[in-house]
Amino acid sequence: MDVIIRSALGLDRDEHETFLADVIAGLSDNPKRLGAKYFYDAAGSLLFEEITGLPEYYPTRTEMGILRRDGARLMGELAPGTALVEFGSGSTAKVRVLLDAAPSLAAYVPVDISAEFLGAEATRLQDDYPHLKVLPVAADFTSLFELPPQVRGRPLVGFFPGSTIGNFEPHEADAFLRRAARILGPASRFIVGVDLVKDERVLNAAYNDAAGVTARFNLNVLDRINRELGADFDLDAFAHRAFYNAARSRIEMHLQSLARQKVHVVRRAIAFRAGETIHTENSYKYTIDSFQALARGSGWSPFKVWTDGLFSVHALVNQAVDDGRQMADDR
Ligand code: AVJ
Repeated sequence: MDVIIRSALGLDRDEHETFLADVIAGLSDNPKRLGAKYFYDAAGSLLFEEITGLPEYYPTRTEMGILRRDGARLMGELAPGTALVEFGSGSTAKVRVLLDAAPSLAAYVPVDISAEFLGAEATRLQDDYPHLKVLPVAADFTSLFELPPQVRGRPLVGFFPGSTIGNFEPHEADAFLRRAARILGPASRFIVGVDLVKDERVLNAAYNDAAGVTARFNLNVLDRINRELGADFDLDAFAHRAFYNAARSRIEMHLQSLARQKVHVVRRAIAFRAGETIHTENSYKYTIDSFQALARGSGWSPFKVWTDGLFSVHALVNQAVDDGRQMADDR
């Protein structure tokens, strides 16, 4: 399976250098921070898969339930030749539910930063759906990437499941939705999975599972920094902390230093106070209204929402209409 590399930053982007620079910048900041996207190396991706099966972690299970129950209605009446574009396609479990519900889809474009993973998953998917054109794109879906030429002119429907949008700051979520509207173009649709504000006990339990998998997932980023950047984090000297910040409608994950200590990343010494934390993730929660308001302000009109009370799946339509004025702009 050929994977099309289309990063806005070009082909020569050195992931390792970027990782190192981000880690040094984040650990030199006050408060210290690391980007949530760095959780997902091979070990972290496996740990996340394990999280999705935990009894306390409801989002994956409930979203799958909604997709199974309402998949066909969610996809609506698809124009012939419609292509589905998935933003960040870690696992293909969810999109398979949509593909089964909408057999008339002509093409599937998974967009993911991990070219290797993308190639393997896309090949399996192509084998299972021989009549579907599978056109993987290796790109950072948070940047302005280009769609493969084969889907140009086709009706497009975007798919962004898993409440990954919750990892963005609200202003970043706004920028992402605007960019997606530009990428997908006039008259496109967008299906977005969004976790809901709810009882704090349910939220806190989902990020503090009894089996300690979320703790291992969080701590794995330090292990990754040790392995890939030659740092000397002592994983026993940090503890997983996760809590709901109601004022900001978000779960925060941190790694808390259990002692005053120094850690080295390459030749840099990073000092930690006892109790000091590295902020590793935000997972924003929305109400149906707060998400629809965000979408409306970012180029999308909400036209339908499906929910089970815990999670929501929104169907949006691009506010830009494919009219003459739009076409004149393109010329
Ligand atoms: C993949 C970002 C949706 O925020 O629930 C799970 C990641 N972090 N447990 C989430 C995560 C801790 C997850 N998202």
